[in-house]
Amino acid sequence: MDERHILHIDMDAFFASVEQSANPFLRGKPVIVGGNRTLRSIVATASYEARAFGIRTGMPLGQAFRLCPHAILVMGDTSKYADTSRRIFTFLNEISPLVEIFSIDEAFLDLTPRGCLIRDPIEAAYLIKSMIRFDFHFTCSIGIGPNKLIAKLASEMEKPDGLVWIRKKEVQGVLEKLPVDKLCGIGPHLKKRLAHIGITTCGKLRRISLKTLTKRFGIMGGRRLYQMGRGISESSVMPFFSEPLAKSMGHVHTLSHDTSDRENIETVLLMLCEKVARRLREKNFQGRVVTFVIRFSDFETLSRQHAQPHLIDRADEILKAALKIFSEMGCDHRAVRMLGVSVSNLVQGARQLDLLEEDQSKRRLTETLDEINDKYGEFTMAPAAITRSRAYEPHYDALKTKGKLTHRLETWD
Ligand code: TTP
Ligand code: MG
Repeated sequence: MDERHILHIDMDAFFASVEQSANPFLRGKPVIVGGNRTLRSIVATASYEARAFGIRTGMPLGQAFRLCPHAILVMGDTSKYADTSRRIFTFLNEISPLVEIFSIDEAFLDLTPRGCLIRDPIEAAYLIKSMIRFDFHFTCSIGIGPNKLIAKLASEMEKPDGLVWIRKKEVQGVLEKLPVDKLCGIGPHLKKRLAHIGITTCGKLRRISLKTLTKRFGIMGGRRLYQMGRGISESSVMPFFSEPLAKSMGHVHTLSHDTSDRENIETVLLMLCEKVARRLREKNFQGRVVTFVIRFSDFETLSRQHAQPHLIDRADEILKAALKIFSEMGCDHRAVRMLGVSVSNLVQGARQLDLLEEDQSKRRLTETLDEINDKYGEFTMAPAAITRSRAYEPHYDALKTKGKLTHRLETWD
């Protein structure tokens, strides 16, 4: 069988490039994208002009400005970056039906399937590069390899504006002296564990037996490391576009009895928002438009939408929008029979975008709650506004999918 050609495409200094593309005044200048202006805040990314001064992602802004006092700070605009990446990924999907979105600015593309516009990897890479340069005025780095592991490694080798092709027969030579943590999937913790047994390069990793590796790192971990040392990866390109992209995600709930009690209504609404938010996050979606539906006891049904200034996937954000629509409807006094909430205009894979510190702490809290609820059942951990409410129990029974309530979370704002 012919060698598989996998491309890994990674935008250069993505957020900064999008800013430079939107504002020609910023082009060719040291640009820092950050969350806010306090010195505690950090650099989300920096243009390559800024990197020349030593500025790096994760650096406190204060330190960055000491290195380059004339750098230009731009506040991150999450929806702008997500829109740009969606447009780029859509274009990639015209070249191959097998495109996997790996992060906000990275994708894998498999040139093996029949429906590919181009089969030659170099030709495909140049087409992608010129489209991005022409339409967006920035550059990307592309790696070509026989699998995802090698393609990703290749894209990082000549940044920015790189194009590196590692052929199957070249893999062993490239890996021989390569530090293990250059491979995607070997983070600082694993690097340390490997260093502990004297493995610092992929060449050294290749010379360790499968038996030794499985003994130290378990059956799965050992086998994975054994393959990584040889530049083998069985992970296939997971086509993001193969399922029709969900247009919206929502839930409705018919109340056990009609009510005009505001607390009761808000409790149900919050639980619906929790469910929608959980589904969004499960599928790695964020959305921009919130729709609120309400049916009154006389069966009259109203529905309104609100576009949000940025992409959302948290229950508190969805609830805020739904409550705003509800109060604008001006029908607080009427008895309600059914409530529904949905989020549409969805984007997948825009998660990395939390630049603001307050967003990051909410994100961490949300992720922790998701993990607990995944493990012990939905609503095991829920906002106190739900669990404290006297309206909670009947609706909880109707809405829960599994598990039991065991904790209350008191600190949800
Ligand atoms: P990266 O691809 O890691 O970085 P980059 O595109 O800025 O630079 P490079 O040329 O080295 O690829 O991340 C993509 C975007 O994601 C980046 O522009 C900013 C954002 N980001 C964060 O917000 N926080 C982070 O910790 C990282 C690593 C990236
Ligand atoms: Mg990048």
